[in-house]
Amino acid sequence: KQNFNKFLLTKELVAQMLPKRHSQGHKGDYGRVLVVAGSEGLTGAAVLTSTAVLKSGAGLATLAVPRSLHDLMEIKLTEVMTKPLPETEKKTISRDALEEVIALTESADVVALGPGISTEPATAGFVRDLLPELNKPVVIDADGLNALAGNLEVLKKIEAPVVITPHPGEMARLAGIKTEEVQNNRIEVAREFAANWRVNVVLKGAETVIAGVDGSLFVNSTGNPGMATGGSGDVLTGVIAGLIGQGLAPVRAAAAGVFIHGYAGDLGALEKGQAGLLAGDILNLLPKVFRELE
Ligand code: NPW
Ligand code: AMP
Ligand code: MG
Repeated sequence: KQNFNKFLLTKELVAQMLPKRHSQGHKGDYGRVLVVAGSEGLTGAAVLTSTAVLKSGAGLATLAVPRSLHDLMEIKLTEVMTKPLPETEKKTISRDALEEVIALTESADVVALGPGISTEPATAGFVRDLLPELNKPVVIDADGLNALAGNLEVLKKIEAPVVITPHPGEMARLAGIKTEEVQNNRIEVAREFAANWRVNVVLKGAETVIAGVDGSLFVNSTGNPGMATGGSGDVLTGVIAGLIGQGLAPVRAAAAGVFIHGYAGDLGALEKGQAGLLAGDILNLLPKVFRELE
């Protein structure tokens, strides 16, 4: 019988994982993160993910969005840089965006892909075209994962390290099983998926499970049901990508990111109560958590 306790995430363990900033450090040292996110009606996801990247310490964040949403993002975001992408009639990323996005990944250290991109078939096709071309670590979330459901062989074509961040519903779609089965066997489902598909798995929900390609396993101790609110997961994706940008190994970035995100949610619930907690509150409490861990 395995002792999973030794993998329990604690404040001390996470503090040790985090990068220290040097007195001579410059923004290039802390990572360039490309976020591919958003579509009409789901621009909040793009804002939350890309802002979380910077609030987690990464040096530079670029958000690539469908062209007609771009000017709105320029107004809404100040520190995040933005890029307009070719779009479909439904204002989602089109398959024609492939070459531009590949070019953007060349000047990035890590890519976050999927929050709010929609399940439009052309956009899902773009995701499946892009992944085999990537030579940078990638965090795949939300509709980026939905694009892989039924097309898991794409995962085998990715050469760079991958972190996937499914909620139980997304995990069920990916694995082709019921959400209930995921929830009844969270550790086994995450471990098996990580081993079979060679990706680091973050299975979200109460006691988020992180299963590494290397066989490592962490169970999170932070977070609360107040975090079951729209956009909460989009913030987590940005935190993990921001930490990979700062040089953490993907599985450690995933584990540390989950702990930090949950801790911010716990501070938020103390301030606002669980019912009133919003994803934006979790986002805005990230700096407080990072300061406590410094
Ligand atoms: P049920 O209802 O139990 O059968 P979807 P989404 C299940 C973006 N967003 N335990 C549950 O199934 C995202 O980034 C944008 C058990 C539920 O109905 C995505 O791109 C926002 N089951 C897109 O929207 C804010 C669970 O999955 C279903 C579960 C769609 O993402 C919102 C929902 O999952 C959002 O983040 C759990 N813990 N969690 C914005 N402001 O721009 C989920 N399920 O259908 O994948 O929809 O997660 O809302
Ligand atoms: P998403 O469904 O993608 O927006 O992600 C929801 C986020 O909130 C994930 O990080 C979950 O782990 C977290 N979360 C949702 N419900 C709970 C819960 N009951 N306890 C702890 N964390 C939760
Ligand atoms: Mg989500």
